Amino acid sequence: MYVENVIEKVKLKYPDQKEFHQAVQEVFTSLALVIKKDKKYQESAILERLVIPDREIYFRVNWVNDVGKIQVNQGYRIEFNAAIGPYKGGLRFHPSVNAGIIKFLGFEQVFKNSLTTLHLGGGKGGSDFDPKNKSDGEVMRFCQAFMNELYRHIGPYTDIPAGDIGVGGREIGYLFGQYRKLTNRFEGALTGKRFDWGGSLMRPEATGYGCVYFAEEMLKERGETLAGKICTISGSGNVAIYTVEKLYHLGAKPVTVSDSKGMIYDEAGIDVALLKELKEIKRVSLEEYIKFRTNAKYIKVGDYKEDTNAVWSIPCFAAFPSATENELNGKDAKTLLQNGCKCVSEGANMPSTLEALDLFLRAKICYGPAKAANAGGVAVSGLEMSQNASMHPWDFETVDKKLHNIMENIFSISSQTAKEFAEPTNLVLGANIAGFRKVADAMIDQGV
Ligand code: NDP
Ligand code: 2IT
Repeated sequence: MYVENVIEKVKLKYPDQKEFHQAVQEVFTSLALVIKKDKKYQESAILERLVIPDREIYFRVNWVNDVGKIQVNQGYRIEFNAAIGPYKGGLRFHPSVNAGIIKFLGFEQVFKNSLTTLHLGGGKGGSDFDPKNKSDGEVMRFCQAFMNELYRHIGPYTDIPAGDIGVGGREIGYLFGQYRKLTNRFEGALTGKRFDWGGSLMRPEATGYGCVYFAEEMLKERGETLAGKICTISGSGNVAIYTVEKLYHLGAKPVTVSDSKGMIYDEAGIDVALLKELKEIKRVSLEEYIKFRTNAKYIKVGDYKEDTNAVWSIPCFAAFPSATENELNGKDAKTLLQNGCKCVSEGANMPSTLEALDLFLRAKICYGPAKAANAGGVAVSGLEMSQNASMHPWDFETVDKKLHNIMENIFSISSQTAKEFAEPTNLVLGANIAGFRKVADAMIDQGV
C-alpha cells in the first residue's frame, strides 16, 4: 500500500506530468519487494523524499536571432538528489521539453548514476529551445544566455551538466566558454567537452558503445552473441551512431536508423561513415541517405501504420531504441516478439511504454532497461570529471576498458539483485532495486 500511495500522490499533485508518473510507477512498482523486506525505507519516508527534487530551478532565457528579433525560451535545471555525489545529468534542448520531461529524466538519472559505481547524484536540465535550423551564431547566443543564469547553480562539486537530445559537442563548447568567462575558472563544471580542452576520449562514443556492451553481457549469460545477427536501431543522433559503430565491431549487422521525419532500412547494413557525415557534420534529414545508398529504403513518418514505429517492424535479433521516450509501444513490442527478437537494449531514456516493458519481461527475452543499458554515457562523464580533477587525460584504451568494466558491473549487480528477489531474468527489478538501495541507504546514513 505504501508504494501505491506514494505513486497516487505524485499523480494527484502533478496531474500534467505524465512522463514523470510513468517513471515513478516503473521504478516504485519494482521496489515493492525490497520495501516490504526492509522496513527502514518506509520508516525513513524514503519514497516521499525521492519524488520531490532537492531543488527545481526555472528561468527565462532571452537571446537575439540573426535578424535582430528578441527570442524568449524557458530554461530548467532540476537538482534531484545528491546523497551519493554532486548532481549530474544532461541538458536537453528540444521543443517538447517541459517540467514533466525534465523531472522524469532527473528521477531516472538518480538510479542510473547510482548503478555506475561512481559517486554521482542525479539532475537534469534543458530548454524548449529548438537548435534545428538555427545558425551556429544563434545556437551560440542561446547557449551564452542560458549559461548567464545556469552558472550560479553549477560547479565541479555541486552540479555538472552534460549533453542529451539537441546538446552535443558544439553546444557544450559554447556553454563552457560562457561559464569560464563568467566565473574566471577553468574547471570541470560540464562534461562532454572536446578532448583538446578538457574532455575525455570516448565520451562521444560512450553511450552507444556501452549499450552494446550491456547487450553482449545479457546475451553472454544465455550463451549467445551478437556476431552475424541483424540489429535494428532507432534514432540517428549521438547514441544511435555509436551503437551502429560498435555493432559492426562485434560482427553484427545494423540495418535501420531513424529521425523525427522518417526511417532508413538498409538491408546491406547502415553506412556509418555516411550517417556521421549527414548527421554530425551536415545536420540534415535522413532522407538524404538514399541519394547515396540507392538500394536503401526510406519510410516517412506517417506513411506507415498509425500508432506504430516502422523501425520495429523490421525483423531483428536485437533492437536498440536510441531516439526518445515512448518510441516503442505495446504494438511495436508484439511485432518485435512475433518476429523473433531476442534482445532489447535501451539507449534512449524510457523508450518503451509500460505495456511494452511488461511484454518484454513476460517473454523473458534479454531486456536491458535504459537506466542500466545507457549508463555508459554518464559513467564516462564521471571519468571525465576524474581526469579534470587530476588534470591528467587518459588514452582511449584506458577509458574504453573502464567503460567495459562498468557495464559488466552494472549487468552483474542488476542480475544478482534480480536473482536475490527470485526474478532471475527481470533486470528492470534488479537495476531499480540495486540503484535504489545505494541512494536510500546514503540518505538514511546522512540523516533527515
Ligand atoms: P541527439 O540529439 O544526438 O539525437 C536524437 C535522435 O533522436 C535524433 O535522430 C532525433 O531526430 C531523434 N528524436 C529526438 N526526439 C524525437 C522525437 N520526439 N520523435 C522522433 N525522433 C526523435 O540525442 P542523443 O542521441 O544524445 O539522445 C538520444 C536518446 O538517448 C535520448 O533519449 C537521450 O535522453 C538518451 N541518452 C543520451 C545520452 C548521451 O550521452 N547523449 C546518455 C544516455 C541516454 P531529429 O534529429 O529529427 O530530431
Ligand atoms: O541521460 C543521460 O545519462 C545523459 N544524457 C548523459 C548525462 C551525463 O551527465 O553525461
